[in-house]
Amino acid sequence: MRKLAKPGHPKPAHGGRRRPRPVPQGPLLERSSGPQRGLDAGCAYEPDFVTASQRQALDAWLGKLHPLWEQRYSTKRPVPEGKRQHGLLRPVYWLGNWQFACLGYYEPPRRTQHCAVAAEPFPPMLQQMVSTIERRIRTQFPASYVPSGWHLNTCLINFYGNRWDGNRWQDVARVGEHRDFEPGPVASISLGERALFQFVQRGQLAAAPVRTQWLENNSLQLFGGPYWKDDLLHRVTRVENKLKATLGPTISDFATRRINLTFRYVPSVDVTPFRALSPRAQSDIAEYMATLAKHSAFFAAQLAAATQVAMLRSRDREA
Ligand SMILES: O=C(O)CCC(=O)C(=O)O
Repeated sequence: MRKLAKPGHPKPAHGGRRRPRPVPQGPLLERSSGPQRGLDAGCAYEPDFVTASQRQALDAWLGKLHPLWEQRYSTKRPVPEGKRQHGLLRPVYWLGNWQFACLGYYEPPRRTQHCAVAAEPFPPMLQQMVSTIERRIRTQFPASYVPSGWHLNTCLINFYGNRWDGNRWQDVARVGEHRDFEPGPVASISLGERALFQFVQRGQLAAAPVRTQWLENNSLQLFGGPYWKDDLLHRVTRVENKLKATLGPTISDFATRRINLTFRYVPSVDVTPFRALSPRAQSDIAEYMATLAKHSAFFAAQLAAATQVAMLRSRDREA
């Protein structure tokens, strides 16, 4: 072991042996800004991120949404071999672009076309929060974790709770291990009851999680970079049920106790308006679009534009 110079007996700055660097005494100072390095770079948690006034605006807006219960596979074609048709465990609503389960989700580089369908923009109060989050990510994360063009233009809103199965309430508040394939960091806001969120090593799902984090009411979680985003999978194993209260919109046969908003980035070249989808993709999601259009001027206009294109095409064919 190298001996350290004793304090008070410095060696000459030159002409003798080089003076060893001082060893820090006591706790290291917290770094308040600048990129974090090491394992934790790319994973951050902030309780109480959402302010009281932001929460009020969020609750008012969420209360008016009409989430969808999607089927995992298309109901227009046979289910893929070896797969079983089932409804998703929870109702969802997407902003920016809607990744319908039956279209297979956006999964670059394997699947990028005809799966991210243009959806409603973020409401202004949410866009403001997103701009703050983007700034935070750009200052806290290593620049190499943030791809060129990255900005949070997609939001998946997950509703977690109990589902009425015709006889009893079933707790379906969980999501299995998966990756978010969208490029760059993702940000997640939690509202309502606490959720147990875990990062797990791919291929070692039964082993102890790499990290477990309770996601609390009004918290923000950020993660990005090759380790947290690609090497590990993440899951929600359970959501507490302490308050016995519901939040969010009224959803038939469902009692919501947690809402999660996960923000991601899908390059705009990969976001397709409904009218430009392949005929097969259009047919797969036609009923969902019609349901959404009942409550949304945006989706009604998307459907009308597709009808117009179809009419023009058929006129051209007949001419
Ligand atoms: O609800 C959460 O906290 C996580 C949601 C999630 O993993 C996802 O939407 O991909």
